[in-house]
Amino acid sequence: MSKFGVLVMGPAGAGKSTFCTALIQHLQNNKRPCYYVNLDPAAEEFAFEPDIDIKDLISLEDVMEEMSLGPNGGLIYCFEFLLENLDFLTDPLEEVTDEYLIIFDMPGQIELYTHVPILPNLVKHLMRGSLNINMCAAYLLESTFIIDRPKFFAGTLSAMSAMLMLEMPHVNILSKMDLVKGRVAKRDLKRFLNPDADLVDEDPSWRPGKDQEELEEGRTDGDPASTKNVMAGTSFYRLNKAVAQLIDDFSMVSFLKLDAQDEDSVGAVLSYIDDAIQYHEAQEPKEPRDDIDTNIIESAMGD
Ligand SMILES: Nc1nc2c(ncn2[C@@H]2O[C@H](COP(=O)(O)OP(=O)(O)O)[C@@H](O)[C@H]2O)c(=O)[nH]1
Ligand SMILES: [Mg+2]
Repeated sequence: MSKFGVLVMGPAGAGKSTFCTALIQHLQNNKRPCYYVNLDPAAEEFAFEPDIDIKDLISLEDVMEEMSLGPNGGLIYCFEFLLENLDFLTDPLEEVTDEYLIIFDMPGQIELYTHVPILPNLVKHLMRGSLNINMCAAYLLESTFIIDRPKFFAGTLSAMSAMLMLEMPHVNILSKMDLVKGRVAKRDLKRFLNPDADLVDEDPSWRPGKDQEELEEGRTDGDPASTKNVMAGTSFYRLNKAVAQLIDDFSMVSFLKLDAQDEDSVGAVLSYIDDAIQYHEAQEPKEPRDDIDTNIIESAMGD
């Protein structure tokens, strides 16, 4: 029997927990069972009480105090501790059946996705160990990043880095779409959904100065470390262009749009996740429910 899960990731404040809540609500509305796992040891309040909460294993506050660590170091410690105590996850998850969608709500520290091999090890355990969960990663990036193009490409690079590191089915999501509604033309938005490196050149906030012209004409060596180039913004521009080109060349990242307040939008994102984990293929045809069916038959006969 397979199990099914989604790992909700992304930078702090990207809307991960809000998306988890909207997803649980949507699943409940559609009579689908779900199992909520909170892996953010700093999360305090929940709209739906988690079935597993990492805080029952280890508290970030205690770690920071006892080990004299900051919030980021403390979080890494919590995850290392979780990896040494995987039964905390394995035991309850073994009981979860294939009808359930297991939702993992992750912390936002970017180090976790890009710097250390903790998450790949955790994912390996969940996907390839005895649990054998069909998993999909959902990486959220705030849509307001598209207003600041260098920020958007930096965020996209972190999404790509997570994709390369985790080697699992992946959907990338631009969250909080309600906040950019009416601020970006549809045609432009399309170019963010499939990131296009030319967006860096067309950035309205980037004004190439004399130095950039000299560089393009080959009149300066374009040393990115020279004070002149740094101060003129030329070095920053070239860095962004290189990052954007790298993302464009890999052609791996594209985004789905999400407005967590809009149930259709949540449903659309869920259908991509379902496809990625092949949820529906594994479901047994269900016995028709008596209460619903009788009503339909009775009303049909009444007509
Ligand atoms: N306008 C808007 N705000 C949102 C949306 N999703 C989340 N937020 C807000 O963004 C903030 C961070 O959300 P949260 O889900 O806690 O982010 P997390 O740190 O990624 O778990 C909260 O104040 C949310 O109310 C959304 O779709 N639209
Ligand atoms: Mg959260």
